[in-house]
Amino acid sequence: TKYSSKDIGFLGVPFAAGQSRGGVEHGPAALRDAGIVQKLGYMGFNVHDYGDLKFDHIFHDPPDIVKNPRSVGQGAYQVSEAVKDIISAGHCGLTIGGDHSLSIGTVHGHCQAEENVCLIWVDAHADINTPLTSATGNVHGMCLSFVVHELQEYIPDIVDFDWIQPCISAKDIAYIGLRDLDPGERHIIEKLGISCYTTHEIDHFGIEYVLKKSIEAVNPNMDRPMHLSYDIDSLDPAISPSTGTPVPGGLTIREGMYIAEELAQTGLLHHIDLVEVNPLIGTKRDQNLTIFTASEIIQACFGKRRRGNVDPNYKLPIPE
Ligand code: NNH
Ligand code: MN
Ligand code: MN
Ligand code: MN
Repeated sequence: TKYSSKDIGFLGVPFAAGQSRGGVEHGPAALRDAGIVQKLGYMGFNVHDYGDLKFDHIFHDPPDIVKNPRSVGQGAYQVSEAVKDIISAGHCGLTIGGDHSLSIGTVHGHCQAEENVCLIWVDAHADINTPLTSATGNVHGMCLSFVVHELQEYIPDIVDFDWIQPCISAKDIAYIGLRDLDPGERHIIEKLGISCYTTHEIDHFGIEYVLKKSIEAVNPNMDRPMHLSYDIDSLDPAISPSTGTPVPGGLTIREGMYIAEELAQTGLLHHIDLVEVNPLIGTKRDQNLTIFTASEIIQACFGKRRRGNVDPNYKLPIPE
């Protein structure tokens, strides 16, 4: 199947077992209620709605070295299979979370369906703890460690994680927006030489330079399919307060939009995750604002531009 930029495979992932706060499983419903499917349709896309995944409730899921290992392991497997189907069908995948542990599945499924995938990870956090460096046991802070080749000797066996095939290398990852790193994560980033522009570097160099360098780091010849994993907590809590682990000093809405618009213009985005919107956190205003921000970022990822979009065949109306 050939990839078509006009077809979106939309998948809701109401998943929360990768972290400890209730409510993030309502992210897909909140964005659906905000009309995201229709908005993408008005933009001219054929939206193939794969629905929201259904997860069996696992009654007995005591912690292993991570919290909720069976729920996360089995859930991420379902996500991987669904994303593999979406990409194999030739669509651009869009996954709405749910917590970031679902990206074990999206990255894995994407890599199963096509070769040479590179990854842009926009987040306040690096999400590359190993189960042994994590201070929390929450898998949403470890997702990358399970799929990165170079880390496999540091990953213990975990129940229901045995299906995961590491599929991405350190040189295929570019981080943008980080500002809350655990010591083991900083060590891993330096040891493996992962491209990493924190908010400090954004302050120093500006977002234009940072994004250009990030794309060059993973896709110098602009010939690789790109996977964008966008954690809403990368943005400043002023514009996305309804998320489980807000970190002050985040991306402005303009920086967040710039990243999305520029990546859309590459024409190389084959899968997008938008994760960690928790519609139960904060006031009604906080919730609506966060959902609005997420909806704008998603549309920008699919080509909506602040400069305005116009059909090349647009005809100025003439009075009778
Ligand atoms: N680094 C922390 C941990 O491993 C926090 C991760 N939280 C996130 N990641 N929201 O995006 O638990
Ligand atoms: Mn189609
Ligand atoms: Mn994250
Ligand atoms: Mn985060």
